[in-house]
Amino acid sequence: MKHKEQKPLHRKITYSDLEVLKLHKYAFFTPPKILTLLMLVGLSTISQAELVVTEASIHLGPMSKIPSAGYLTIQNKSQNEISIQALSSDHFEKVEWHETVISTDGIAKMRMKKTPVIPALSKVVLKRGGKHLMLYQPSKQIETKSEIDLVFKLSSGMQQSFPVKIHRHKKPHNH
Ligand SMILES: [Cu+2]
Repeated sequence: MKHKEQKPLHRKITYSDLEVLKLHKYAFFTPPKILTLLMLVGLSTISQAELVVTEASIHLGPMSKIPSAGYLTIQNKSQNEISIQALSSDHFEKVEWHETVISTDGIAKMRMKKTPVIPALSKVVLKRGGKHLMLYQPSKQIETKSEIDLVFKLSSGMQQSFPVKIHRHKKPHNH
């Protein structure tokens, strides 16, 4: 599904900015303090270059028993591969990453991938019929066209949260 507005959906929680603020409280900038400050600024610059998520949408299952499907584009603009250690949302009991596997008898099956990897300088597209997210048991009332947050816990230890638009399911998601 295409959206008219495709703003970047990149948002994250970063603690190093807080540390920099704390440092500013020390009025006297001795050389070691300046050095520490520069290192912290440098670190937060590096951490900006993690995953960029765009075109994120969830297609709600027709009933809460039926899992919802999530589609999005993830870009890794850094020089390092990044793996996603955990996926979560306040609005769903469980979020999983699924990939299509062709079994020996030629039948396509969905398999859960525990720690998906986004290779360095590359883009991974989750779309209908391919890789996708599966979201189980909506824990709160979710309204169509609203936005909820999904959270990735990354291999760097950073948590990255991004908004995802909710759509009413059209076709059932087949497994
Ligand atoms: Cu699936």
